[in-house]
Amino acid sequence: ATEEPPSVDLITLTRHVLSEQYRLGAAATGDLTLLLTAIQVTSKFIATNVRKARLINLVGLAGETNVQGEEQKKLDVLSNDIMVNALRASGKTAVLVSEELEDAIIIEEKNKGKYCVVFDPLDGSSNIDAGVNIGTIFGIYQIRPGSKGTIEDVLRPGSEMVAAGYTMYGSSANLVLSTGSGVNGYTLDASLGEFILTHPDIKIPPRGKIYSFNEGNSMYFHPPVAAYLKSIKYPAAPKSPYSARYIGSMVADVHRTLLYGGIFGYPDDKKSKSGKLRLLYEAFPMAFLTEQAGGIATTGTKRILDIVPTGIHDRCSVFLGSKEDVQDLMKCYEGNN
Ligand code: AHM
Ligand code: MG
Repeated sequence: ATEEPPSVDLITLTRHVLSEQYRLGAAATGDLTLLLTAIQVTSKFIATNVRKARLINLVGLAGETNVQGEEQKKLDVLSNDIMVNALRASGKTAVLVSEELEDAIIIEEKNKGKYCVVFDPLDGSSNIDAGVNIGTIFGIYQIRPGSKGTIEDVLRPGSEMVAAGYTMYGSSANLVLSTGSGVNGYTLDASLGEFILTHPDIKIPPRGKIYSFNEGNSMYFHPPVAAYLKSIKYPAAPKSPYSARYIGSMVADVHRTLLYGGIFGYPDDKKSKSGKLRLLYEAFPMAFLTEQAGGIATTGTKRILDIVPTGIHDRCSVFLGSKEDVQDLMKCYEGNN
């Protein structure tokens, strides 16, 4: 078979975002593009180190050295540190919130810019040892007019974010991004060191066939969740039951949901009164992407993007995915109110 010639018109993430910004008009300064360039570099760094850590783990398993636990912890810290340093040095940020840091970082005057970035540097890290996909999640706000950058600039509803995305570290690194006009997916071409547009204009199918919950928590679930799960597992004929898929790594579970459709859920329950997932840097960015892809993201009773955070590490109940599937779930909540 003859090999296809390589494309000579590569759409890189930077090229794509820049063209989008120009299309939006004169207001664009290129600052967001520069900020996203910094985020891309951190994703490339983390991707490389996740791969290396996996190799070290394999060596450990073969009995050479046993550094698994330690290496894993290091990777969380490493990912956090590279992001903080790169975002600060970009000169485009004013406030940083990381899952790894108790307090927000207020950027000093000489490096200050107009954006605030909230992020989970390495989500799903309990999966590292098994080689399962993990990821970085981020959301971006612009500081409020007149603000010098305070915590109030990030204690705002997710609907006010100007961009959100995640990078999934799997067999390849995939960066999925929305700057508020649809969702696009880019794949890291390791030889070029560039994220190339591979999934333009991602739209969630209106209905899927997959549900993604940690059903091990069933004994704690509230009645609407239990009722919903029952309805998709024991549907009335001629409907067929849904398939279960749960990776336990939010980035991977949401990525599949965006591409294949269905519903992902991590509800609050009798044990975890506010749920498990973090509002600012897990729920908001994923809700932003879901809505931009044509889906719904709800707590069961309320649009996630409308929540006003009271603290940077708040948690919330999360259901997101295909419009019709999430609507079915919301009906179960209406029936129980
Ligand atoms: P983490 O930030 O401590 O890694 O926890 C978040 C992760 C998500 O990626 C995933 O959706 C969820 O926790 C899985 O939780 P569980 O193991 O309870 O199913
Ligand atoms: Mg997390």
